[in-house]
Amino acid sequence: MLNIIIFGAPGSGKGTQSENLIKKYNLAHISTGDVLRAEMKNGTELGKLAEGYISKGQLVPDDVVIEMLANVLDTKTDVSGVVFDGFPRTIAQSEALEKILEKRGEKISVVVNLEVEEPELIDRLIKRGQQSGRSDDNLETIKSRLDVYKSQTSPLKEHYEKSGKLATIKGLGTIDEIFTLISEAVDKVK
Ligand code: B4P
Repeated sequence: MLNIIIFGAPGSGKGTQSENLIKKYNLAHISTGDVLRAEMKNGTELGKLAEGYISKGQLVPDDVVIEMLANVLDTKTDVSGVVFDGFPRTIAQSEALEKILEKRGEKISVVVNLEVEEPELIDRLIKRGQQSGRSDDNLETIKSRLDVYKSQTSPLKEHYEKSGKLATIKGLGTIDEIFTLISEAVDKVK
């Protein structure tokens, strides 16, 4: 089983590179952001709750996201591995993921950490907001997402560095150039 966490600030290219990973390695893809946006679109209770956090650039509470992730993962049977895109985002989520995988007799293979500087992140997200109309891709919300990333998510890097799973990759350049570097990191643990 190849279980890959794709990790990075908002706009670092997690979603983009996840698409490449699932194609090349034939993996299932779980993007907690995509799952939450689908719930919002369908107007479910979870979607309504998530909307309040996402529109402010805040994280959806851990217990809600952890339960959601566990349920989605249960539907991914008969797969050769999973790309976890945007999960975990807090220490509590990373501990929960380890327990969930342990129950399945699995573990994280590698954590791909995409590093991109802040002005470039802001540029990319503003551009996407203009095209997609995503409600959280506006300057004010982008700034809070970046603050939340720094305070709550980036501490996870140290956690995965200690376990020897972190592969840090410069996320600047063309999508193909970056994917070549990601593939090299994945091939080492395959
Ligand atoms: P996500 O959907 O995960 O949004 P994101 O972090 O902003 O990253 P995204 O995947 O969309 O963007 P990417 O880096 O691919 O989360 C949205 C919200 O949901 C969160 O803020 C939070 O509220 C909530 N949420 C999600 N997961 C949660 C969790 N686990 N716990 C609690 N709350 C959670 O960037 C892509 C952009 O960059 C694209 O426009 C792309 O075209 C561009 N790009 C990519 N590579 C490029 C390159 N090489 N050069 C130029 N542009 C590039």
